[in-house]
Amino acid sequence: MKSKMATTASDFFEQTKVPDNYDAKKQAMLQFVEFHRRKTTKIVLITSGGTTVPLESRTVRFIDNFSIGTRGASSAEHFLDSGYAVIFLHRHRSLEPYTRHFSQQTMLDALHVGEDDTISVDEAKAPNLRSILVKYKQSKSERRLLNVDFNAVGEYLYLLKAACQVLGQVGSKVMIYLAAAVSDFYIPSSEMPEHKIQSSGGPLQIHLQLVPKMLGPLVKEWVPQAFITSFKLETDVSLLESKARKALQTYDHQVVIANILETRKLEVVLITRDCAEKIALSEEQIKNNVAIEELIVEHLAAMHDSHITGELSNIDT
Ligand code: 9Z3
Repeated sequence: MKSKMATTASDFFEQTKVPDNYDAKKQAMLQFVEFHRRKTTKIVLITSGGTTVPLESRTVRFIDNFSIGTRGASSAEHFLDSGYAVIFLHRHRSLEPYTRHFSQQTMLDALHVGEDDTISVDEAKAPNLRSILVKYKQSKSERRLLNVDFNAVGEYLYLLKAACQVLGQVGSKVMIYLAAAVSDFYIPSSEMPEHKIQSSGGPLQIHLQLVPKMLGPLVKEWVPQAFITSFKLETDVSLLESKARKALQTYDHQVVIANILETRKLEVVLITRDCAEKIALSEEQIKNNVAIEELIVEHLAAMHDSHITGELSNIDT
């Protein structure tokens, strides 16, 4: 039987199974937000990494995308540096703040076993390790970082909504930073085979439905007072700015950051209702390994402060 296409966010949630560990993850986000909401701390929800599109309900195969979560993980570190509490909603096993610097063999290569069996850190690597470790420990001791993971696009959207429901109580101190690379297409549960698809059935044809756009309800209903930044990714430069502007007009949120796949680590365009500003690393910054996320976060944190001040003066008058 063919399912009705999920044209709205609520149709999608009705037709998609609640993810495993959903209640525990929502509860962890609730506790995190309760801990921070009474303080002056600003809170940012960062989404990061790519969503999968399962082809079978007992999933052996899935469609994936290129994102490994550099944008999200690097941005999280800079938001933490700027004093934010961070909910880091990321693809399972994608890059995470701080640990991303020690992926694969780099950590083991930096360690040495001495003659008396003590372990020491390579002198050349120690300063870098120390500065990251200090920040990591500080964010831990201040409980300012919460990692929540997802795999499939349905799981991501359930957790995004849950996070927003929790953050909706907090008002303008909240920023939403949608850096995850989210699939536009999916297979509804009712159209998905339960078991592994067999090659004996011949060449495979798959039919994908459109994932309904969630930015509309997110802006209007879930977190109406928050400062919301979405990202627009294109490969065709001639489409980028017009599509980013269209997103801003359609959803009426605060910022769209436009980026091109190949140049995303060097330049982006930050688009608001009033202006478009190119943010690009200088030659000097590239040489010094400055990450573009440092510049992006600096801009957004200042805009978020104005957003909060604006909201407060609206309440005063
Ligand atoms: C982005 O555009 C991010 O900047 C990247 C970061 C995914 C390019 P990496 O993880 O890459 O550092 O390798 N994210 C948003 C992508 C997206 O799905 N945007 C939708 C669209 O373009 C709108 S929400 O239509």
